[in-house]
Amino acid sequence: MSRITLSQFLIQQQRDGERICAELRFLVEVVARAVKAIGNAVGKGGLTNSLGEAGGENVQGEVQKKLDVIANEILLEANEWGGHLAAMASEEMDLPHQIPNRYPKGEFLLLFDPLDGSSNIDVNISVGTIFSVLRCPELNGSVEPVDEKAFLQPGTQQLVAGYAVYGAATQLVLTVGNGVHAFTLDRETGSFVMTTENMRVPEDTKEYAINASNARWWEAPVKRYIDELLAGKSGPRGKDFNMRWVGSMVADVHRILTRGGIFMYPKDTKDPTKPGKLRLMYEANPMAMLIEQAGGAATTGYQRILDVQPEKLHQRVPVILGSKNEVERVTGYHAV
Ligand code: AHM
Ligand code: MG
Repeated sequence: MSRITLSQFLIQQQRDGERICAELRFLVEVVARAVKAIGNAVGKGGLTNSLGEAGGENVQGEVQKKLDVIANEILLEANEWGGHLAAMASEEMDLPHQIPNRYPKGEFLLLFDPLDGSSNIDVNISVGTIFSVLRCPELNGSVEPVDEKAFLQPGTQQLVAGYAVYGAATQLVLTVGNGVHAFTLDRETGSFVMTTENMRVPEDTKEYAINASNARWWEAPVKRYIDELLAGKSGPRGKDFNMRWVGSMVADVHRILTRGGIFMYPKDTKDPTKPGKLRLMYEANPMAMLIEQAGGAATTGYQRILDVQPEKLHQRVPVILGSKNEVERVTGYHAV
């Protein structure tokens, strides 16, 4: 069976579907090249002294791992010279990264979590890169720095969303608003090859993912929902559920896109200044777009994630996503 490469897929999307323009196609190709380099760095494990802490904290007060910093630099360097971006934003940088004046600027904004699942880096468990592309609203050829405001667009405005998962295989999962497709890196040829066309999230599931150590801080609707799942066959749901929690959102979402499930990092009262753990702009939004494009649903418990109007670049949101019927059920519990 002959399979298409990522480049062929993107050209098709440009030519037939008119889903993307040449600049967006180039942008995705460059991101794909960067994730190959990140996958290589992750794959070297302890061989290159790149495990462990970098000795600093990011803007959110989280300890940076060496590979967080390496992955961030790979993405910045790969993307800043091509002329397709107005600016970039990253989990690892307080402020937007400006395109140096020596390079031309483009009309798109790239946002990313360079290495998601940092706590799993040193223990050889899958980690990943999450990214999102928006149009820059107010550059208009000006050389002004692009400030945070340009990025504060709801997830419905995303043009491209995707992630790479660095697991036993390196995979790139992508949407340009026309379904979700998975590409696997062929390490012999260096190409990403489409291995699943049109991933679909089943509407029902028997599998859930949540960090249960936070249970005492959950709100009542989440407690109720999880208690009902735990009650299994003899409870109100009348069936047994299984639990999986990788601790890398990319890996948990990848499992859900592959075989269904519900993933929750809900609102809790652990730290009243944080309405959730995950970041809206470069974690929740791209994952929500992918899940919706695959027939699933994604909410905060109170609202569709893609409709949230961002107020800050690094803002956090509660996340409930995956199989539609389960997400609708737990979202419904928030409404009563
Ligand atoms: P990170 O971007 O600093 O790695 O944090 C996000 C990660 C997600 O990948 C994962 O779902 C979650 O944090 C795990 O949280 P916890 O450590 O509470 O289980
Ligand atoms: Mg992350």
